[in-house]
Amino acid sequence: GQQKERTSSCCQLKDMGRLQHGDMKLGPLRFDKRHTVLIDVDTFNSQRIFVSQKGRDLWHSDFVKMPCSQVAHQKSRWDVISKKLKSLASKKTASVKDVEEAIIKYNPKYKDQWSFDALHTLDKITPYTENYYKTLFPKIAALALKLPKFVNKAIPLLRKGQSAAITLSQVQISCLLANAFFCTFPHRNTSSPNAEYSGYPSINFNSLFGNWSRRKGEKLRAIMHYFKEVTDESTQPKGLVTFERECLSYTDMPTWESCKANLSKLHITSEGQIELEGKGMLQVDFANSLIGGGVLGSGLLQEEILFVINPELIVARLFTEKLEDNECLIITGSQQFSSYLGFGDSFEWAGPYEDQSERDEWARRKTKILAIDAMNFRHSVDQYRMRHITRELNKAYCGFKGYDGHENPDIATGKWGCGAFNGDPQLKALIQLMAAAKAKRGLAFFTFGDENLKQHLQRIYELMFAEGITVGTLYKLLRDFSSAKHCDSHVDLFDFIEKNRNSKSHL
Ligand code: AR6
Repeated sequence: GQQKERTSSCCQLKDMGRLQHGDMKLGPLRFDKRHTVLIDVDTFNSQRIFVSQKGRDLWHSDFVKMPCSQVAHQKSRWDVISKKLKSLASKKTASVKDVEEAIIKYNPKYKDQWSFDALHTLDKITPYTENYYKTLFPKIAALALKLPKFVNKAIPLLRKGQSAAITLSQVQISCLLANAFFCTFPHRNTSSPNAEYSGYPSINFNSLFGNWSRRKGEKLRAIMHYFKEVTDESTQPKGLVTFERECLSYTDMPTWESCKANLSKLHITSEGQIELEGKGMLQVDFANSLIGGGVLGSGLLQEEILFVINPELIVARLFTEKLEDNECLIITGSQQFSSYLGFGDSFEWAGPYEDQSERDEWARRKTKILAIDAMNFRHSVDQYRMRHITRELNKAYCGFKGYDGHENPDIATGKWGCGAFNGDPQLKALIQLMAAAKAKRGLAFFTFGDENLKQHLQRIYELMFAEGITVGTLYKLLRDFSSAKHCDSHVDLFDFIEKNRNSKSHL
């Protein structure tokens, strides 16, 4: 109780640094070689309104190939698309059958491959609708049709090996997602290894519409709710979002072994969730290297849930190439639209969510999401190899380190890589503590109901903190642990540190 709280070196949630607290001066919105802005910065800076930035249509391997591009073969396809969408948009109500028919019209190759049974079923099962989907489809079609008007400047691809950012308005995002809904993006439907976009996540929504399951139904509810909000004048979001790919150069990779940093502050709790209690902190997305993972399929783990309740994140799939070991994606300003309950099979859409986050000078919600992909360990023992431990340290550090032009709040994370990816929660917690220490940022660790991990982590942290253990010493202990684990797979990391820490304390 009280007594324990006072003597603990762990801190409370209210002590964690959030975006709301400091207000960093961003200065006027500006673009540069590394930062593409899809709205006109001058009108934004002077009047705070969002006008599409003029630009040339580029059918080029460095840019997103747009469905409304004017290159010859695409122009005729857009003619078909816009004819179909116009006819849908002109109706008061449209059926799933109408949607399906439109999509297949300009994707004829997939007539026998794509199924729409999930969309059909949704119509029948959902108690929330009063038929709102039928009136919503025409509105999504109308929104999709505005693409040539809303997005003029070519969207650069965020490619591997390059740090670069894209800022766009929430309305532009909704228009791109309306196109994804209607499966209009060209060259994005094949996943064969040598296809042009094979290194990118999928973006067209066809995979969300087939293979009905309860999971799909709940996801679709959240996605449809998003479209309902963005197609309604009164609820349409008015702000910007930035997607930023950061690449940690080899010269910036810490020499872990000689790192003198001490542990930073830690809040540890078995209650609460990263997305709620962590709002305003740097919120970790337990990502897939293909951003969004199974969000357009049947996946419903931490990342997919995050993307379903903040659907603007899905647009990252349009332009973010697969993340490499030394890369992360940071999203600033995305908005939460839905509440939810449960996880995986028990996930349920729980109604609208009113996002109250303030906006920064660039009209972005004060939220920051960090996508870092842990390694997927099919064989658990593999994760104790030093090569893999170092990879995970660098991956976490790449995300945690803080970048120019960013306010750097504390980090909200948890059992990163420890569900679908089979990681050891103790090891992953220690890795994240080390990376946060090197980055000089505090950590709020949500164990998601794991009382056991909470207690053990708290205990070992207090021991290490009291003794002023450095990251370098921990790295060396991990190396010894790695060898010990090799001989005896039952060794427990925290026990090992407790027993052996003094043998290394002089180092
Ligand atoms: N807040 C805190 N902790 C959570 C939350 C939450 N909202 N949700 C889950 N956890 P997992 P991974 C805990 O399996 O292993 C996706 O498909 C919970 O204990 O989502 O890194 C991605 O696209 C859970 O078991 O992350 C990747 O393909 C643990 O965090 C893949 O999964 C790990 O969550 C990544 O798998």
